[in-house]
Amino acid sequence: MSDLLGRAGAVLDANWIGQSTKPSTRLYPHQWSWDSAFAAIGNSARGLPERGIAEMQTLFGGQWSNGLIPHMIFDTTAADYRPSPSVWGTADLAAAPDDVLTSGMIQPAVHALAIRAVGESLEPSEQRNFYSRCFEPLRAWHDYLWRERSRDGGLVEVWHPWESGMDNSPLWDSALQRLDWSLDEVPAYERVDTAHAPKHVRPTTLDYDRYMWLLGVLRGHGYEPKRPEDLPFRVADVLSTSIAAAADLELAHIADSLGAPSSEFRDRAHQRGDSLVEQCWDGDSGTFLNIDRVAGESIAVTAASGLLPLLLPHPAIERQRLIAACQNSLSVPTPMSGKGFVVSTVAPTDPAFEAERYWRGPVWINLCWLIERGLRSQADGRHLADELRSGVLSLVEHSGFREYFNPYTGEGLGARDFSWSASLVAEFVSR
Ligand code: 9WN
Repeated sequence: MSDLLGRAGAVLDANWIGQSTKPSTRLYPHQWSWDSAFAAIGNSARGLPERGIAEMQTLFGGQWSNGLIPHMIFDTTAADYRPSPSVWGTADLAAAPDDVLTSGMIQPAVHALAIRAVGESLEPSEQRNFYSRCFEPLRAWHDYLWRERSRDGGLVEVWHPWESGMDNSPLWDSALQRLDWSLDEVPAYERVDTAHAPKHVRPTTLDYDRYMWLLGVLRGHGYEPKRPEDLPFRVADVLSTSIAAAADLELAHIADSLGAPSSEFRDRAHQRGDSLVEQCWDGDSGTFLNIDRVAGESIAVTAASGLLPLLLPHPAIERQRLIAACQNSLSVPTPMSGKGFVVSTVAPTDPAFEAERYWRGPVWINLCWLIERGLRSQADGRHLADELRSGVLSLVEHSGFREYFNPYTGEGLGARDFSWSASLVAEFVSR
């Protein structure tokens, strides 16, 4: 275990760039929003909360005046990554910050979970200081998500697959297939990802064309559409909503510790839970489903993200059914005779499942970590949480801190020495 912690620490040290952590050296050389939050969690678990403090401050430095935390902050000294800042076209937008270049999209709001994790490892006076510096930007970010992204009853809407963090999941297939687009409307772009990872584990050209077309649409609105209901892609996302609700509860805790009013944040979390139960619960699969707001229908894909309402204490969430779905539909015995089990991105029985392609089946450690947290919060989920933790540790023992893993062979895929894999393993090991 201590060896694993040491190796995880070495990855995080190598990817630390002074004020933040890049996800990986070659494939992802900038700062990403949810990756940074995960890095802060791992660094504070291994006794370096000051890195978590710097990480969050750098991220808040890229915050827009409307509260949006961009999914990327560019490091202008870093190696190639596409799309580059000029494709995003945010530099001259009034809401974007003046001194750093950012994307114009969001990612899941794990930040309050990270700020709590960092805060818990600080002395009381340092903790108060840190919480008071984070409170206003965090509140502005949560207000943005509530005001601009949760219009239909508290479910967080994503306007591009990249906003979910699960870019190439089959969750987006039907909504992408319906788009009315043509190749000549796709902004000029090149790909460098396929120079760093084999083509068969990355998104297809067709998927990339659609991502870029959709990016162009959002750019045309300055990433602040006046009438979001006219956007061609709007999906109410279970992962983004569950994380936002869990984060609202952490924000309430931070507010309490500062003596600030907190009931508003708890009410929001509760309303998000109500909406998940009322609009997304699917009794057949025993999981929660995303909703395509443009088509007005549920998206019938059984995905690991559909288990994430386990993170919430809402009384109407059917925990036993979720735990059963985790065991029966999404868990795979840990390969290479490893201990426990792991969770695949989508159910292996789903027609779109692919064991090696990006977000379409492989195991991702951040999803396993979030599900583990949800399972652990229930008395009767703890045994399963232990098994899942063991499965993840066996996987990295065998294949290293890869970006994702084939659920059947355990082979590591995508980037090597990937920050959140190292970070969340560090958190598992140092508990
Ligand atoms: C686009 C950095 C990011 C993660 C996402 C993951 C991937 C980017 C890409 O890498 O997305 O944002 O280039 O594919 O899907 O979850 O934050 O690790």
